[in-house]
Amino acid sequence: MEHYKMLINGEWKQASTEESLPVINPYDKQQWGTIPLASKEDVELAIDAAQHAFNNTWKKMNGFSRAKCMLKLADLIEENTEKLAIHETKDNGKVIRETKKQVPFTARALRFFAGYADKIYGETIPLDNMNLFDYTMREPVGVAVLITAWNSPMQLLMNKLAPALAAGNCVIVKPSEHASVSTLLFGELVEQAGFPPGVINIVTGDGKVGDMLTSSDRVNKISFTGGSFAGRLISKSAADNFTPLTLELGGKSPNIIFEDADLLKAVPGAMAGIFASSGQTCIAGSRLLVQESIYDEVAMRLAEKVSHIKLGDPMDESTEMGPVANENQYRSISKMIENVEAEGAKILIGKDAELPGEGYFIRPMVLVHVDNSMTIAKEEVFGPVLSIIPFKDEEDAIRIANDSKYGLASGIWTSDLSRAHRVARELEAGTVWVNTYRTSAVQAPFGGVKQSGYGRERGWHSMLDYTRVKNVMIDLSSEARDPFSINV
Ligand code: TXE
Repeated sequence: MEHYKMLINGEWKQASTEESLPVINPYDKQQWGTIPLASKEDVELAIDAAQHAFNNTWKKMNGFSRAKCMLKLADLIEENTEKLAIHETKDNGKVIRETKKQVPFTARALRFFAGYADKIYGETIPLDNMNLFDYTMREPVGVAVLITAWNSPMQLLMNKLAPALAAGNCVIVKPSEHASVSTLLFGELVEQAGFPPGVINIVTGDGKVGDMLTSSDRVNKISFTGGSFAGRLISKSAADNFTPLTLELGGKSPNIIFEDADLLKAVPGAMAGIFASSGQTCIAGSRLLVQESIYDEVAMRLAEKVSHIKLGDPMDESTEMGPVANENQYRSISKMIENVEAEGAKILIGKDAELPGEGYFIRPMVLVHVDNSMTIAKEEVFGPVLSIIPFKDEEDAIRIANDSKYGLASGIWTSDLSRAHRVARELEAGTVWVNTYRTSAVQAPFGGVKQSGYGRERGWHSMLDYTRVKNVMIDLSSEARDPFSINV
């Protein structure tokens, strides 16, 4: 049994109350460790540490020095890929073939953002009154709280941490209570990389701990990835203190296959959209919109391929789908698929295939005869359940795609370049993939519209979320101004 500790002000600590939460492997349902359940006192200490580091060390280091720590951290992450990936897989059941790729991707993100650390500059602005000299500067916001979910702890963390550090902020990270271990192991590398104490703090615990952090008036920025329920609560507490907020919530993303698509690419693309990571991704292409003329063919091809998906031990490199991440998740997905037939959908595949062992396994499921108004097409399942919805033509596809409260990602499969651009322009989503799906790049901005959230992660755009603009105006003239009139 491993007993992990939290990182506060460069020191490894148990909770002040000595309370802890279990760490459970979803593959065998066995507890293999504990993480601290932080108290109010621990949370306040972490905020103190971040504030102190911001004012006394990190803010005083130039961008080049900040970048050096970040680059060293990236090297250390790469050296520890195996360890971080294995522990993440043991914690949330994500297949090792993916965690082993996600860990180096986080190092890539750190290097990308380290490049910005010494290139954050303002502008000089010519004014009407030429006796005035005006310029802007971009400043860090101060203390940022970064709250992540359990589905991809390291990757979600780095979407937030890398731009926050590059911009000069100090942070308190709160990983999900269901998968905190890789983030805590990452904390050991933070020390080795030479970050001053308090720049990166990691506190663990449940939503109550998250709430203590997000409702503090000493926090200057919140970035959250998780479900809509918690997102809504956090929006309310952020509103009380006017704390700027980035929200990366769920989705019900449309993946649209037109009749002129290359099906040899589109069918595996549809599978990548929903069965990778057992469907537990915010960008899951859970609504597959297929043009009527090719509907049956696409459904048959998918059913054939899905029947060969290899479920099993996520630690085995050949496994394609592991268990879902935790008991709550298992229960919530099981409940959602209970009623699909009563609503009129037909289960094409996924009802009674054999399951490998006792873990939290859900069979990959393909549903046909799905109408966009059904619950299964409206609500996020966050599991391996694909709904295939027919459409007539381009206009119909766009209408169905946009008929959702969410707007995170979308996909278009077509060989018609003009159609690809036309449809991309019309889709209400933060990301549009054309002839690909679930493809990531640190340079490309990522985030949602509508109830999928706001703000952007990755790319230059995320730097804007972790900085604020200050304007400086200087009167170069020697004349006194009229105190009773506006000076322009
Ligand atoms: O996430 P929560 P849950 C969706 C998915 C899933 C559902 C619930 O549909 O079934 O959300 O998942 C912290 N103040 N996504 O319950 O509760 C919490 O401790 C501050 C989509 O596991 O949203 C954890 O660190 N923090 C998603 C984080 O928020 C709070 C990924 C996420 O937990 C809090 C995961 C509060 N009041 C789930 N309540 C995506 N966008 O990819 C909880 N937390």
